[in-house]
Amino acid sequence: KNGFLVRKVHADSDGKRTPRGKRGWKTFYVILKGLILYLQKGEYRPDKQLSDEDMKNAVSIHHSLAMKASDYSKRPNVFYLRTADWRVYLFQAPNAEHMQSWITRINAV
Ligand code: I3P
Repeated sequence: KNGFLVRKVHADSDGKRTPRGKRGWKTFYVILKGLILYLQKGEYRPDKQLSDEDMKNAVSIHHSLAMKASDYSKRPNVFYLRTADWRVYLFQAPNAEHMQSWITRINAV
């Protein structure tokens, strides 16, 4: 599954709260491939290569959990992603249908 998502980093590895200055919302073109969620910055082109920076933003979703962020009301269609090493991301999807399909696809891995 691919598509645009807006990401906020809430916690770094071991669940440590991500410091201020690094908690802003950023748009990425997201590609779910195998056990990895690739987050590509900038304009989307089908033939575009992932940059070194994109590789740093990649998230392993092995043993991760995605769930609707019911307690987060500042934006609609937001879900949490908690990774095996206790990182926490918020992702905003373009609509409820896309949000649900990302949750289902991530949890099916
Ligand atoms: C963050 C940014 C986020 C905000 C976050 C800020 O600042 O304004 O939008 O989250 O608040 O820390 P920065 O870009 O400097 O990291 P919300 O949109 O959810 O309010 P937070 O620290 O309360 O998460």
